[in-house]
Amino acid sequence: MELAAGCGIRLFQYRNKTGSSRDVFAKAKVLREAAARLDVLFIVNDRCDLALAVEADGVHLGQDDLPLDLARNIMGRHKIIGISTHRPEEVTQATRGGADYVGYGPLFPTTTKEAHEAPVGCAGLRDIRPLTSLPVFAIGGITLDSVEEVVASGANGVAVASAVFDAPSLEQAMRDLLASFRTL
Ligand code: 3NM
Repeated sequence: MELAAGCGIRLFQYRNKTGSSRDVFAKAKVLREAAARLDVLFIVNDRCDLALAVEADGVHLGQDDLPLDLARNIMGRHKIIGISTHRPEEVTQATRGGADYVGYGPLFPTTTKEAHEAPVGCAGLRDIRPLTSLPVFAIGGITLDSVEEVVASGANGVAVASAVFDAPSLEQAMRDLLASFRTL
């Protein structure tokens, strides 16, 4: 996280689908404290209870997690709630329901998420862009080669895993991704 924040990355999501609650809590707490020190946003995936337990900045919901209105009741007005969306109706619903941002994807095939939906491509992103004024974070198989087109297609940000973790240098990969944002 320190390396990423030093490169200019401002928002982190902690995603752990396999650990026990106790383990996930312990790891999230360490990351929450690091994020506070580094002055970056820290979001917990899927679980409102863990997000609140570690005083995260917010929670990121999938379509099978708690419905947005329940999550908002639990999280309160001031926490960030983001939602993964995969089709236009979900973008509209998330917007009407008071989400703070949407994730949209997968843009391209990915091996990071099992059983993901069909890739929507940049054309899919361009289709949903007019449906929401919320920030849209594109996700799924985004690489340095595709990031410029993804941003030009309307993404306010991108969420990446393998483009950074599979790169020979994490730092270089993050710097290159961010640089291609700044030249747009
Ligand atoms: N969610 P990578 S795609 C976690 O479409 C996740 O909602 C997706 O990892 C969605 O950058 C995805 O390695 C995987 O493809 C993102």
